[in-house]
Amino acid sequence: MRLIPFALLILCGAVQAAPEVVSLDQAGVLYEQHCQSCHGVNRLGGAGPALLPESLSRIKPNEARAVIHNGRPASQMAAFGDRLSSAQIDGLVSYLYQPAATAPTWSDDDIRASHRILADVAALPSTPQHGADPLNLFVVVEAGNHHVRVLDGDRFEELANFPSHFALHGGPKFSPDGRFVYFASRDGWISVYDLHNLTMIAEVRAGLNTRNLAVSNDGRWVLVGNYLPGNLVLLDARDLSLVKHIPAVAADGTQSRVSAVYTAPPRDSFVVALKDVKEAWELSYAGEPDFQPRRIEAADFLDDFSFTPDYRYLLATSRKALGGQVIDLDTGKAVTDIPLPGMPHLGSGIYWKRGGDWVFATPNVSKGLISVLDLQSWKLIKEIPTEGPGFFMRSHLNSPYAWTDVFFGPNNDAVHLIDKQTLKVAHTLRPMPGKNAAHVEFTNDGRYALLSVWDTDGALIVYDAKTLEEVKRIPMNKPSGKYNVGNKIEFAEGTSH
Ligand code: DHE
Repeated sequence: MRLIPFALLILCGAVQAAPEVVSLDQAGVLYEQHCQSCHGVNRLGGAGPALLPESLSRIKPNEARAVIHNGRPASQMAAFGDRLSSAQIDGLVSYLYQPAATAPTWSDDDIRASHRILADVAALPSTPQHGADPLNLFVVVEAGNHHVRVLDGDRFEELANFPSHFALHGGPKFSPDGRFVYFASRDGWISVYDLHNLTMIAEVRAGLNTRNLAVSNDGRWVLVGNYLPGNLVLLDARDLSLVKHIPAVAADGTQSRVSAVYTAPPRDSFVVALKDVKEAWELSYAGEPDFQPRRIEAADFLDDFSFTPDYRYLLATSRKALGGQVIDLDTGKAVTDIPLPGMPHLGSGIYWKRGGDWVFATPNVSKGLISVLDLQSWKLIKEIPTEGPGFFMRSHLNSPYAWTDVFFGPNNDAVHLIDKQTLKVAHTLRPMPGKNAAHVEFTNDGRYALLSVWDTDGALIVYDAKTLEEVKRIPMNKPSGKYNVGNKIEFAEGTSH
């Protein structure tokens, strides 16, 4: 065999050049040149989402690399694969996952400057203008293309389809009359949309990394819980103007992030879980509220929680002890530990009457089981095995089944229907084999169940909730949650709070 001289190999380009390495400083310059105009100075976001490690935690570096290279379909995000080398894209990805040089801040002035009124509510009709039953509308978050669709829940036809802020998360919340719906995006944008007139009313950026929002049961206030900055932001529900921010600081002065905030209608209060300190807060909105938190000592840090049907007790995760804790909101005392193995997803838990007694069931994001608790004795009644860890659970007063997904693992195309009395899996559906099926919501009368297939070529599938026949399939791009206005404003049994 004839050997090719080494110099010739170099001339022919057959020997690869040593890979270029792009330093973080160089990547910072690339960011300013190519990204900053959309993603903002200091990566705080602009037309595009914030690109801070806190807001990128849901996206793996490989996915970020692919988005920079190929762009993001159905969005403003262009492809940079023809302008940037692989090494430059790698450098940018490393840069984006580095904490900002100066800690990001978001002041009251920033909030006020971001506030936009998009329609004059006073000039809009105060009755529904769409001809559908306003209490049986569905608000569907189409996560794959960052849109929201409004569906008529009687005919399953689309009434509106509009772009949302990037990455909405958590359930949208409704005004008590069901006219207004409030959305939160992971990077802090809060929007209010008028379902009577199918139009956006206002938006504001309440934080840099938001957990969720709650709406008071009198419809006056919106409370937003943030990781970054660690605070609560109180907004006027009419137009989202800033009322005040409340730093999430424990009695001993320790700063915390906010895990979640919910409204507790019979208590006329917001209940708040703090992530880094062992406190839950209750903020009354009765009368002329001052929003001073009532501090409740928790047995452990609270991540995720749910309420009992009367909103007296709070069922929360606990990283130690038995996995769960019960807090009595009346006495402000931790009552007991509850045995919840793995990582229960209590925020998705639901309750129903079994025989004459209330039971509570929660999916588990790390184990293939549903834990069912007796709400009188706090005892674990049953662990129902499933085909893998799940995320969401739903039922309806008129349905004999609790529907729960298998969100993780090879069987994530399955949805189990658990018989609410026998606590056994009665049916397993596989609506689109090989594609992740998750998150169900019922029509207001419980006759139909709407299920998502979380795939780019996914769908919203309408089932007859009794016969389990498929009634309609609406193609969608990763529809995530869907929310029935009536069920939500009634805080109906079987739905999320
Ligand atoms: Fe969620 C609700 C927390 C990851 C989709 N999620 C919630 C709520 C909390 C929460 C506290 C209740 C807020 C509310 O509705 O007001 N979620 C968390 C997490 O801590 C976790 C595990 C990690 C994180 O990144 O925050 C997490 N969540 C996800 C996802 O990866 C999901 C599947 C896709 C996504 O959109 O990011 C997801 N979460 C949802 C949805 C709801 C939700 C669709 C509303 C459920 C409902 O029916 O009300």
